[in-house]
Amino acid sequence: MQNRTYTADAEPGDHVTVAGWVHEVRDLGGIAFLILRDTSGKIQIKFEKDEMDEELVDTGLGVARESVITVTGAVDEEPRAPTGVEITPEELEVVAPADPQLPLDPSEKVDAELSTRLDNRTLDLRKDEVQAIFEIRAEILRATRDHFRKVGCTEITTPKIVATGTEGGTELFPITYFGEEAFMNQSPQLFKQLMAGSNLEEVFEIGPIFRAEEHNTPRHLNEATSIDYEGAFCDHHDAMDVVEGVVKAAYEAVAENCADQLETLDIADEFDLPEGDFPRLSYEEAIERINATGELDEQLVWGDDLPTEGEKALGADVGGHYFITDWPSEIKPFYIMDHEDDEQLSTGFDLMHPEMELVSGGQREHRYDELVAGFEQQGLDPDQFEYYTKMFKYGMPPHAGFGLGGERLVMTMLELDNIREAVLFPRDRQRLSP
Ligand code: ATP
Ligand code: AMO
Repeated sequence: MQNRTYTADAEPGDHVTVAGWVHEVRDLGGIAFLILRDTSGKIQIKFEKDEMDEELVDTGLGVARESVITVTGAVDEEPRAPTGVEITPEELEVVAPADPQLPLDPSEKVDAELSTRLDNRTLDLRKDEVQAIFEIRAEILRATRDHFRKVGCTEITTPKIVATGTEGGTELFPITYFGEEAFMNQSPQLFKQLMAGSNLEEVFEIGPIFRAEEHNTPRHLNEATSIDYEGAFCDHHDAMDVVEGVVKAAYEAVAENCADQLETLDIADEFDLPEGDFPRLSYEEAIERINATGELDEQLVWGDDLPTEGEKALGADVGGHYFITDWPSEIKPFYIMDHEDDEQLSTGFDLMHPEMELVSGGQREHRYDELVAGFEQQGLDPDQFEYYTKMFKYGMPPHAGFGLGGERLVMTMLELDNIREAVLFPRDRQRLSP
């Protein structure tokens, strides 16, 4: 809008037109205040009833909360106003009146149910705390993208409608593609590997992944944002270095550029940057340490996947981000390379936050014969993946990479209780719209 001033920019002495939503109206008798809210903050509009045009006062004080209005007037210093300034209106226009019956009131202090909030995200994102989460999420994605570009990666986008799954057969969403069976992609895994074998060499993608997860948990979505990396002439150690750099860059950017949002979320004081190198524990050490905590009813044995309780016990023990490396080959996917001297042991790694897994990655099997044998070992038909495997016949360099869960990064960084808080329109078992 031309000539519009954001409320945060209105300075005493200015004559401005501001536009936004009616946050609240307080009528004290002879004087009344309307708090107008826009993306930058809030400003007080003062109505001195005896001294102002009656129609203007009636319009301003009669307007329902959350209506959109524009106000033109002079800005004055006023220490008693919430932001220290106020506007005395000369013109006021109701641009879009709101129904007085709001399903969710952004000015209410008491939190509504999450499902009500998700059903009314527009209203929900008129709350400072919720706005702050999504501004930080955007900053995390910006910093991630900038970091990848700084280290020389090329951004790619790969198909989300695919012919085959990669992350285990049961978690696929089937769709019909012109009469043929197709799926929503669970991971850009195979495509990013194909690009690591191209002249691009080092690639990244930030995009949606689709998982038909059966369980409804506070840390699983059916549509999530994956931050993927794949690099040629890299091994799993290099990939761990890259992910460590990305996570640290995201924290640093938020600390530097989102101080107000952290304040709004009331976590500014305890917002610590991850320091030093993330410890790299082998899977064997990890299960030993979990067993030693005594938190689990049953001791873990080699080959077990780590239960959530075990991850939490180890997280509390370590106290910060850490890697778990050298997983048993049998619980890692076919594309992960095994150690040369021990084929029971894979190069797969996970990056953990004390609360949960953030990343999976590893060095990839780039040798054609071993790759095809790996498919067969995991009960997959290599013929179905021919579009992928055949490129391994034409000069596929050693390569490694990872997938980082975008919402999990946001959730753990901001101490959110539920991953749904970190995505605008979450997809879960119960939720297909909005
Ligand atoms: P003033 O002395 O500034 O002219 P007032 O006494 O005429 O104010 P009241 O109707 O008595 O106005 O004010 C009601 C309440 O609103 C008082 O508690 C007063 O401190 C507060 N108030 C008055 N003006 C402002 C303002 N511009 N911003 C915030 N609070 C105000
Ligand atoms: P993985 O399946 O472990 O690995 O996924 C990588 C990361 O993505 C996030 N994630 C999820 N977040 C929310 N809801 C979900 N349902 C969900 N599923 C996964 C997690 C997880 O650590 N192709 C490999 C990556 C690789 O090796 O490059 C893969 O997809 O944070």
